[in-house]
Amino acid sequence: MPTKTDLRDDIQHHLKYSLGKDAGHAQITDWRLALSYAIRDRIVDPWFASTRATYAQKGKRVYYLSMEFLIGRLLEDAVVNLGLMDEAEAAFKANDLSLDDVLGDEPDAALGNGGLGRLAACFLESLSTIGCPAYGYGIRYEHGLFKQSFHEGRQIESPEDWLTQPHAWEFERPEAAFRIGFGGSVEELGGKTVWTPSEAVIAEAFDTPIIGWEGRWANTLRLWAAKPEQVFDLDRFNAGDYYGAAEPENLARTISRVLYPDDTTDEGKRLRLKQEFFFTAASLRDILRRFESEYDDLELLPQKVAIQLNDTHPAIAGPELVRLLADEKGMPVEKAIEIARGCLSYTNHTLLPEALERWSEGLMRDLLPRHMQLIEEIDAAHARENPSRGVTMTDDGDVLMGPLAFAMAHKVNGVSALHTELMKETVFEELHRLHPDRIVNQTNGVTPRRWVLSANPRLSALITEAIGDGWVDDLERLSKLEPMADDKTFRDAFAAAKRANKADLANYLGDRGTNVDPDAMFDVQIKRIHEYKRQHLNIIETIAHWQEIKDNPGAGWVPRVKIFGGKAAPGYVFAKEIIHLINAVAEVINTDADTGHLLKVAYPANYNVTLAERLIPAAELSEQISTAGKEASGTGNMKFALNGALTVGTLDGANVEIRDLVGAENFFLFGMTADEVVKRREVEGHAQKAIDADPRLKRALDAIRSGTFGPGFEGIVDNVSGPDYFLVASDFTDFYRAQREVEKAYADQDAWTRMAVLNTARSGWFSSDRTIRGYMRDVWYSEALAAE
Ligand code: CBF
Repeated sequence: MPTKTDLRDDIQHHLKYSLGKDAGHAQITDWRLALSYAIRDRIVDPWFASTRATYAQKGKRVYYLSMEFLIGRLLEDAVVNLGLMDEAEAAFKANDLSLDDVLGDEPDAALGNGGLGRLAACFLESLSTIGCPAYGYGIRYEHGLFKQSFHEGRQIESPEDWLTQPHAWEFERPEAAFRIGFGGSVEELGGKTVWTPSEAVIAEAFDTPIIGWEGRWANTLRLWAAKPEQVFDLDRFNAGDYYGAAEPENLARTISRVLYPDDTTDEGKRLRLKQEFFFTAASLRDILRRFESEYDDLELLPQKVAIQLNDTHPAIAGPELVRLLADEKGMPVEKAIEIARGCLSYTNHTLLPEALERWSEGLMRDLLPRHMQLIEEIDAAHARENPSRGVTMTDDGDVLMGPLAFAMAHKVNGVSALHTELMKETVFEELHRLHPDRIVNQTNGVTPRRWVLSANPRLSALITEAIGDGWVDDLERLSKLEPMADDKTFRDAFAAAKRANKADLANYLGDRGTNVDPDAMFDVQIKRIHEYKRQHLNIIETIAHWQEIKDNPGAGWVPRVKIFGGKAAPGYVFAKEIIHLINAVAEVINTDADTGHLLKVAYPANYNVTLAERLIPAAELSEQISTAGKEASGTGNMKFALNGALTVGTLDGANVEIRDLVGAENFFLFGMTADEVVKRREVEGHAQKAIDADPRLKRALDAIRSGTFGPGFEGIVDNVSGPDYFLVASDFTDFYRAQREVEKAYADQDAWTRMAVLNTARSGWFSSDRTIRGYMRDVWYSEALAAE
């Protein structure tokens, strides 16, 4: 349990003795680090107690292997979960500082690209809140996702540098280090298969404790940093080759240097595969070491160890675990496959073909020769078990990581009901036929501690006042708010909280150059920029709407602020053009004297977790407009609904479940279904037909083409009126209609607030605590424990 010493004294203590600073000269970063150390001290005891309880009760541990953990800032999470907000505020007030400024000084750890990484971060927090013994395993990237700025409307990338200052949360573990090899050869020696790598690096562990709600339990996020085997080549140095002397270190460190800035393509293939093997192999060795410190029978492994593969990035875990069990522990390969499968499970996060990982057999054989052999053995074993099948782990000279992960997992899950069904019908159709019990659904969720309690203190206070604070770790209690949707006093308070959040955001946007009216509707689309997410549909509709307003400015329009946020992968040219177009449209519309008071476009740069925490509480309309069948789940959609935003969306991903729960009358549906999308694509000239049928769409596209927003956007127009794979043109008319429905509804503010309250009240199911309980029950077969 947290220690009972005075937080203010502890902050002063750390300022002086850990940072060597006199309070009179301390900068904001010193105060923030001092607070972080004081908070960390309070986490260590529950952390140790959790570990002791797991050993004492022989608990099953869950290991979550993920290339990405988009954790953002950690300090506020920890302060909130320990219930120390008031104390921390008071401690800083005494020094004439604001806690908000101190918390705001923390760098946003962007160790992930988007949804998949943020989901992993929510899961870590929920695992601790629930008391499920667990480790997150990943890479300690020196540089997370790039920083985004805009120059003349275009995205500029610069390196992210979260580690240039001390990272207060981690503990370096030089003793927890493993040698990870690559390349080399495989031989049979004395009846044993021996892999002798030709190069190796050291994986060294850095541990961050993750504290759950009320400090009841803490798990570990263990991130691996790559270090050279030989720190420095003294011979080369002495020979005057100073650069060469540092080469081994540079080469090794490259592995944990950068997060790949794209979650849908696999550039830099060799390095990416090295990263994947590096962290997976280190994690598996760590897992086996811990297991063997407690048990001496490897057959117990599936009873005591659950390993979740977050997408296929760690799918090499299958062959590597087989190798460890067979080659290093002497188990027959078939038995090793069975034991490994008992431990492993795999989450699929996308059906986009370009994101389904494949590695050339040549590269695999070169980098991981023993693993390539084992992949062939796994394939052969799978063929023996399923003689009628036509599935293979390889295709056209490539290893297919999806089928490999599937074959090596006892459970495979999708991340929303629709996505899971589509998995069964498309990418894993045949594997599902062979193993009909293997695929299960676990709809994603988000942690309410971060996404409501911390991010939206005004709404949280109102909820707590109305129904008590039990909702924080039992989010379905929000349903108790439902009757209050009909209580005018509650609705007014709800609307006032939203209005205050909007005023804060308006100030933030104003400070960054876009002045907006806090009484206008705040309409938000924040996520990675991608064609399937269709930010271009949104901006084209914005143009069409602007043109209508301009035709008749006095027609009683509902004032609106269209807010965008998101980064494009540096090599994704089309996505970058969309960013440029949004900014170009903003420049024209925002300075239009006829319409400026009715329509604004804001695009704050460098969207990240911290910015999301600012935008979501202020949002009234949530744009979830992906082409049906393409967004596996989404989690932003859940955060918005919980914070009382209404959704305009397609029947895609978890939107379907959100609509079912909040009620069709509290959701603005538009667009084709996944089945209709498939059929529509087969219609010859579908885009042109849609454009011919809708003069508004034609006019908006003509404006872009004719240079109303500047030159250089023909690519977008050509795409939307040509191949239009993501069916922007075909869904436009219905989207435009839905947006007008939104405005009609918004015009009655009180009725809108009622719908917003119902969205909050009915979204409790989207807690990541519920998702984790689902994994524990259906996938990991694990139990929660209580710390001593
Ligand atoms: O499941 C978490 C998220 O993962 C993605 O971001 C991904 O990287 N594949 C999907 O695109 C999201 O739909 C999903 O919510």
